[in-house]
Amino acid sequence: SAGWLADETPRLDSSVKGSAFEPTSPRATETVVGPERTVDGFAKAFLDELNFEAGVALKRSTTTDQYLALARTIRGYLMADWLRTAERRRQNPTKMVGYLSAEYLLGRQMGNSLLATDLGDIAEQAMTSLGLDFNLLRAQEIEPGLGNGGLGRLAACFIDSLASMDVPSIGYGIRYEYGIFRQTFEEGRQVEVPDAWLSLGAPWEFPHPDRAVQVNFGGTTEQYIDGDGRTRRRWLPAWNVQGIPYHYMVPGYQNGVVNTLRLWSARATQEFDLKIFNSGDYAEAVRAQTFAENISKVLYPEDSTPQGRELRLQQQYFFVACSLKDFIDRTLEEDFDLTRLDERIIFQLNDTHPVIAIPEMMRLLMDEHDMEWAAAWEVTSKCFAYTCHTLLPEALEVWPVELMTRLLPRHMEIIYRINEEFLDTVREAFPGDELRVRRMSVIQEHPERAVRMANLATVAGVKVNGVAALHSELLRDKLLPDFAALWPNKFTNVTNGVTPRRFIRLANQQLSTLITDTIGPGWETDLERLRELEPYADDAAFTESFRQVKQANKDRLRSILSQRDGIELPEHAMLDVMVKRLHEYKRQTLKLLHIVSMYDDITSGRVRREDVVPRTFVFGAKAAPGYFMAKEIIFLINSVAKTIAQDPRVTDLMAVAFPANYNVTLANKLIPAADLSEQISLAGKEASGTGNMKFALNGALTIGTDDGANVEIRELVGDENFFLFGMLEPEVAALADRGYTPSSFYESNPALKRAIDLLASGHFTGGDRSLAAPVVDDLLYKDRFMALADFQSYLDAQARVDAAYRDVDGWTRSAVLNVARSGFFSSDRSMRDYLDRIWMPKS
Ligand code: F58
Repeated sequence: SAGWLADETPRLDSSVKGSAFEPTSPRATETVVGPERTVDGFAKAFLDELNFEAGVALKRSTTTDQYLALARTIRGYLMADWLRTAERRRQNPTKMVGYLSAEYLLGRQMGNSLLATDLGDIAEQAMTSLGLDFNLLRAQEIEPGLGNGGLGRLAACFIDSLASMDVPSIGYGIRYEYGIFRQTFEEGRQVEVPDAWLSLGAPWEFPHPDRAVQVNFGGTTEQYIDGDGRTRRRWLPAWNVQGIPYHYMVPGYQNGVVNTLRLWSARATQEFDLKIFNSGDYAEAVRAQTFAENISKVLYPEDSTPQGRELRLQQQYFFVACSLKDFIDRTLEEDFDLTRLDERIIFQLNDTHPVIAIPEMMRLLMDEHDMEWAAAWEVTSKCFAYTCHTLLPEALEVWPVELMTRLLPRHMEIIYRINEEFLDTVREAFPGDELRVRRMSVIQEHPERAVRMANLATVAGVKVNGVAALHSELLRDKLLPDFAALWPNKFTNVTNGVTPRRFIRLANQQLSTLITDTIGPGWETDLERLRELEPYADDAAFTESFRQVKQANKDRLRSILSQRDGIELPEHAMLDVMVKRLHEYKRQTLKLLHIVSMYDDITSGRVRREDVVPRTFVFGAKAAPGYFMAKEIIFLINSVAKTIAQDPRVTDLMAVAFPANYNVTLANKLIPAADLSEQISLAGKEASGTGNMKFALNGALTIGTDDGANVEIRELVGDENFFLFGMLEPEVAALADRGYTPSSFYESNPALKRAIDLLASGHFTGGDRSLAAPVVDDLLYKDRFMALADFQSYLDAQARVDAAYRDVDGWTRSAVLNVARSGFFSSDRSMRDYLDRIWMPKS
């Protein structure tokens, strides 16, 4: 049987100068030798890039020239390993993981590449030897923001882990020309600026226009008789585009493995052009070209509520069609029998965005590779597994039948047939239960006929998983209960994880050094080893160093925010951080109510100044451009921040900072500095969260609800090292059933009333009450996510936080234990779980 782990696990041997590649393929005879791993070797390679590739003299070069040459130099060191990894996988074909994701929120590439190759010191010395400022060059990189938030970042962590574990795998996605928008604030309001991340050049990518793939759209289908006299159907598409693959290196952590991320970019096909050129309309032809290229132009910046836009469906089909064709062609190169395709691939569907891959696989096998329906279904239903990332019903994608028929008529036919056969199965299992049949159908009838992508994924997938224990339970029992009744064993959990390489080693170098000095090297790829830190929670020397690291990270953050945003933060204060997409269910408003309440307590003299624990509150959050309430909340946070900064009664005790454009780069600077991690979603709404894990691993304590992966964090770090508050999910459900009236909480809770009244009064909005009204009125009269119901419990928990923080030793001990007990949250562990439970189960 096909093994998962490769035949050999090459180790990068840094004592060897240059890494040679001796190919085993009879056709390939070249030896790829990387540049010398010395300061001189690096400097020479850099100058070669600058002089001979870019055609620029060092003396005349700009910072951008230098950054690009540096990036190209570093990637040169990865090249031999990349080619060798690819060759090794071709020579020894095994089952692979195809990660299908519309988003990869990669973060900057340079630091990670230096870490993977262990070239940081050499590169820095080489730049210094040339009189260049290494850190200035590193700061030039614009991160590829090809994702919205947690889901996209998760994909990036997963491919990092797969490479670090040498799992044969490939990531497929879209090379958006514009990633997630850059956020700016104008008078406290979010203004979106296009993210021209490619404008300086793209040194980390390898375009392969010669390997373009054609993707069809539109048209009709017809029946015909094939050469063997069989009646068959085929697609007569109306138009097409081509997908150009762009390859990205995905280096493993110092293990000589470099996997590939293949992102597709849309171009007009010649055929497409010619048709219109021949009609003599030049302007129309150019317009058509633009039309084709629009498909990969921009990432949709929606979070949690997808917009059912036609272009979005085009994007989804585009990248999935390219990816499946790419993989099948690769498989056919080894003269492989496609009826056994599941021995070569398992495609993991990252949410419903790539689910159109299921009918596409059926179409390819039947229409292009001559298989009968039954045989095609037999293999297709073994090749996909589906990960759900939400609990909000409105976030489940549905595509109108009208649109699907117009854009992908053959796929619509296939979906109907899949559904027909599926509903037969349901009727057989539950005779006479037509209500159930309607609930489970892949086609919804109301409010319009539409394809339910989650249902399709569940019907065809080998497994369906949620992303944290609680989420997987609620997914099974509340979101898809009918499917669980039919196929209880299809449902499983894989709790999310994060890569310790980027989120500890790169983000928190000082903590990393302290850890290595204490427990030795190797924890970066075996994160449970952090447990060995536990005894040091009571070691005076260790805890003192630990505190110093935290303080150094806070100092560094203060200087970054001062330079980056002109924000001046107090030197000594608890750093209380809430960073994540802006969404009502995540409840940034609850955090705001706490801040306003603290402000009110101080200014009204209700608390003695000497009893106040000084705090700096930091927010980071982008709002979907069309999400009105989210944008109002941003405005209100900025208004409160400004008022507080200008009120001398409180400036020594509290500060609110909201640096614009929270992204992976900023996360790496913020998280290591945090004392307190805010994870305060309404229980039952946050599927998992991954920021929560990053904070715990960097020694922040969590104040959080019993939601998502918070549940598991608390179990692991221990109740006494976690500030739990708020209703539990069943209590939320019960309150919703009874009927929730937020105003009754407002009326009966004086602290809450004071906070809301102060917000509503216009105190923070220059006296203009109307500016606070959208948020305040929503809280008072709707409050869909029950912030008011959890307010008192939250305040009480914050009081416990204050008390705990005053006890410096106790706090440090808890922080150390958070680090020591969070090794479970490595994305390496997540990958092992996917392997064991989904990709290669033992049974
Ligand atoms: C997030 N989903 C979950 N969706 O909200 C979070 O709890 C979880 O930790 C994370 O996935 C990883 O599993 C999320 O980020 C999106 O960004 C979608 C983008 C496309 C439109 C719909 C939302």
